[in-house]
Amino acid sequence: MPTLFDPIKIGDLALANRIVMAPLTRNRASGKKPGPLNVEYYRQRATAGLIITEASQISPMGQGYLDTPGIYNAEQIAAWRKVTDAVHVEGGRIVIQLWHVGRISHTSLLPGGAAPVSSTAQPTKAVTFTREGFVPVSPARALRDDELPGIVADYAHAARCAMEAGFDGVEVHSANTYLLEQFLRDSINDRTGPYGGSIANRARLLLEVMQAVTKAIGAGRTGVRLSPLTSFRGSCAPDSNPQALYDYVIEQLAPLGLAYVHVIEGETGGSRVVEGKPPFDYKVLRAHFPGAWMANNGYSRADALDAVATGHADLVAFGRSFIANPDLVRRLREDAPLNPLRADLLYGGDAEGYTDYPALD
Ligand code: 8OZ
Repeated sequence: MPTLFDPIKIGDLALANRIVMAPLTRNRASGKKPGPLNVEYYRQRATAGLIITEASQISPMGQGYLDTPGIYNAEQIAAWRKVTDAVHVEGGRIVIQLWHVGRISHTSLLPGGAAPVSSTAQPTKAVTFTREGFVPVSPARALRDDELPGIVADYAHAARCAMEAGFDGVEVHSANTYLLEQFLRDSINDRTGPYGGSIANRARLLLEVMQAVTKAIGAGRTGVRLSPLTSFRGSCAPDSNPQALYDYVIEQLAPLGLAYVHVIEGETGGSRVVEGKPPFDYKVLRAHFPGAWMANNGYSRADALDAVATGHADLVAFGRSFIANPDLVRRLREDAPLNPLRADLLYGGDAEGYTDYPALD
């Protein structure tokens, strides 16, 4: 069996090791694009086998939090090019996470003060982060079916922008109760017609997005992130039958030839074992997929070594430990102690708690 430190080829991407930097929202973009501070942050972490960038909106309507970057216009392409160049100079690989927040947004962040859009107009208890701090999300309106081709096209456009910016690929964010999960879950999606009701209908938008993105840039450069069980900080029930839903999604994705599937196990940022939920078997899910499998959520060194050694996953994505340890790969290899996370400095701010975590030596 390979180890966490062995190289791996996933789709078109040749990675130096199986340690992945998870996508991490940090709210430190300026003017909806990365700047020099963000370039330095990613450069510091380039020894990861793969960096997945912070979630980046595919369109102005896809934004839901203050100071997150986009990947849909020429200015953003030029700004991201500085990030991808810096990571490539260090020998790293980097994909960008493509994000539409759906209803997790606020009118103050959207063009012309527009209402957020979703599969539904039902309210949610979720909060978001604006210029005024944490606030309840604004009421959303339900997208019409005839608006969905435009959203699919926005994902494909963003994927092409990512290639122009020098990324090695993209990861479609279909997790954490943002737009694509707002269609997938029967706890949210109350539509009738081709995008509501049956599992096949609720999965339709995600599958159309994956087809459009893989057609635009190639399946070997495309991954997807899923979170079958998360409640997203207690704001949302999971699907009534997540096993059936995600078995179907993976079965349908398998023939596309994606670079990887990335699964957040359990509660995002919380326990990988979620109590009181329908039983869920990740092995059954994985059995439907022939490509690379990436596991995530609070993995320790020992857990990650075990996951790869036993074949539970091909790669492990680390979030919080990669924030606090730019040289996480070396520390895991040498079993060196990890810097503690400064959780109060996660969202917004400057270099403090961002690029000032020390490396060994
Ligand atoms: C934390 C804060 C804001 C956004 C996610 C993109 O949960 C996020 C996110 C995380 O996927």
